Amino acid sequence: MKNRNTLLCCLLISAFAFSVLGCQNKNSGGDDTPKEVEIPEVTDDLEILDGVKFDYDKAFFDDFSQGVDYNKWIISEDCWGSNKGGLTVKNLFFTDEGTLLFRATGNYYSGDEIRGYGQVKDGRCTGASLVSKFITGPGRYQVRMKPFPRLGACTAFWTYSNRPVAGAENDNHEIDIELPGGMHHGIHSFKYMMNTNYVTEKYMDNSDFKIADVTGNKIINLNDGNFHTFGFDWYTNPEVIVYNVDGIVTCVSEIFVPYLLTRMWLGVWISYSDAFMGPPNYEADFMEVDWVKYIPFDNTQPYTVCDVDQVSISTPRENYPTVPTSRPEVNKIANGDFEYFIRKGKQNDYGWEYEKFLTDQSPVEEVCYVSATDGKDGTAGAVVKKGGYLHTTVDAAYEGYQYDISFDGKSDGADSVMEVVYYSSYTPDTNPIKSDFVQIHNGDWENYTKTITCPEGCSCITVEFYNNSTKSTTSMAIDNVKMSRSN
Ligand SMILES: [Ca+2]
Ligand SMILES: [Ca+2]
Repeated sequence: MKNRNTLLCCLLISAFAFSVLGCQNKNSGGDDTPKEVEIPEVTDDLEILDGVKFDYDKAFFDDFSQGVDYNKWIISEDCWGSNKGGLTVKNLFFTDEGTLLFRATGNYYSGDEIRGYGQVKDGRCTGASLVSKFITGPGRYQVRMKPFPRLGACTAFWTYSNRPVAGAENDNHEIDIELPGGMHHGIHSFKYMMNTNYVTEKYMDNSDFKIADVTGNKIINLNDGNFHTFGFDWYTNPEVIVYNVDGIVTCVSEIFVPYLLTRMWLGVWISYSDAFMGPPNYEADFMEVDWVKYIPFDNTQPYTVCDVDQVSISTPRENYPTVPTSRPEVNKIANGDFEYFIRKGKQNDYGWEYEKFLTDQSPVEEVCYVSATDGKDGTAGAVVKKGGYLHTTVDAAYEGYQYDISFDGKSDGADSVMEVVYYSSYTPDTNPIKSDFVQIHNGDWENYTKTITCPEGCSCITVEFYNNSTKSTTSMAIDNVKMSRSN
């Protein structure tokens, strides 16, 4: 349990603590001060506790319209969870629409522009993160963002303060908003979210809840492609954290409430374990952040001063992104052009499953494989003959989500098809709820398109290519498979 002596100490030094916070701002010469002028009006209806006021003089707001300010933020160039690829500035972009894009690469990333840290060094399983250069304490924390839309990468907004204790475990203080959630329910889903606060590394209050249940069905899926405002109000007197989304309270915690000074953290990263957020089975995608806001509470809310030095390694200033980019269109299909085969020299492990139907007698390598030259215009592509079964999975695709699918194909048999299969489970199981088909009938290359809408109850889909022909020589080639959100 929390050490009451420490808490008492915290209360006694509260006045001093606030003066230190002020001092740090002043001593920084304006460089790492959180003092920003234009605080937008608090747009949600969340009230603060009676007797508590905002300290607007020390408030911080960043809309990222000019990218990432070196004086305000560390951009992590670091390794967290050493069995994955860490964090890098190469995954951070700012757009001409005044937002930040945090890219995370997954298991199927096959590019060569990123170098990872930790055990995975080829660019797979990397993320991006910002850490505030300024110190924060109790107050209102908010971020307006579109969470990273795929399973396997943790979208997070949090505080973190960790100090060593001689002869004992570290004194770890954290307040976390993390998604997707669901791990405590045996699933991974953007219908769920986690709100967690720690005092020490052992004691935490962890809520892993279905969002619709706590918002009265106002928000169903947090990767719906819309911006959402996530936040928490952190009080120390009384000890309570009020987590919220779009102004709706999602969770209230009154145990293990941190009291150490801290920093604001924000990013997307790949966990050390797939059990946490699911497997990162995608090529790359983006979390998008519009703004962050921190408004300290007044001196009714005490805290304990400590060295908040446990921060991330920063990329050098010259590597901070300086040129805005336009928002890229994300292909939800990993390695849809099959060129990974040229770069990596191997068929498997990059998103496509090359299989055959159990009833077929031919060896799988003869009926379903990637070819260096049989794709469109002599590039790499997939070949699927009678009995072959080529497929890939896109997770976190929920009811009402619309996608444009396109691909280049040619087939010498009329029974060659692309099938989109919809599942209610978070990974494909044996009980699909619906299918859509496109017939591939042209002996010459043709571009095929289909707009699909995920049916009620959908959680993931597979995109599959096979043929039902009785002709043993029937063959099709597939290339440039794309799937992007269109609503
Ligand atoms: Ca913005
Ligand atoms: Ca190709």
